[in-house]
Amino acid sequence: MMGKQMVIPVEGRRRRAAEAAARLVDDGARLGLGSGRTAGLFVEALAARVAASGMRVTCVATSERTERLARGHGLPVVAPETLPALDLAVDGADEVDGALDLVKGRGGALVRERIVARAAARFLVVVDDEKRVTRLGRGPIPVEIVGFGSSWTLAALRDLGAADLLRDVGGTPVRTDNGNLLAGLELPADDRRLATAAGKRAFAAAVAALPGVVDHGLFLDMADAVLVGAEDGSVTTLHRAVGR
Ligand code: A5P
Repeated sequence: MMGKQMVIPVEGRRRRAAEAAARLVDDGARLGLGSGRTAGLFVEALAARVAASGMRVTCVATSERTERLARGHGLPVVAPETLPALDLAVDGADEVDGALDLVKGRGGALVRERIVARAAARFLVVVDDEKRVTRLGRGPIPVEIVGFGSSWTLAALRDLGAADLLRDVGGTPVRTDNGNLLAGLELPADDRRLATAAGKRAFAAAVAALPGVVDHGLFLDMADAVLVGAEDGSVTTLHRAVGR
């Protein structure tokens, strides 16, 4: 009789990818810790490895929430300004396309996430297989905007797609750790602007150029590798074709 195919729930897929990433951390590493559920699972896996092995790491966190989580698990967290650079940053993503370009930031931490990822010699992304898309923009692209003139900035974003402030469950506009607002920029399902490398760059540049925009969630040419947890329990590592 054929055994029933094992199907791992989404959280388990993320956890396996996070555990695989934790195994890639070297003793003495200066690490950037991402934000969100999957990045949180990486923090837990890292803390378990550090506790079991006695290895030492120094961490920088991309959000106040991650900082609390890491400290709660006994990981040392320092201010980014105290380190010249990072060896490795590990973070989740909302969407990953075939070129390993990403949408990030639905958790509201995209500004610090980009700063930390850029400061790291390697940027690893951990996701479950449901995050893989044929074209970025399946969901809203987060855009961090300053509060001053936000209705004008939103109007300018609406020239690029449907845009509105992201709100919490109570309907209050989300404030980032930087005290800014978060907009979501949505593209129609048949939109082709994010279908090519040149299109993605042009679109990202158009969003970034708007007055009032602090940063957006299109992380292009940044991920060195993506660890994908699948429903059969496997973890696949995808490597970016060209070095950054
Ligand atoms: C946080 O600002 C984001 O960039 C997260 O990395 C992204 O939203 C993925 O989060 P989850 O792992 O919670 O899906």
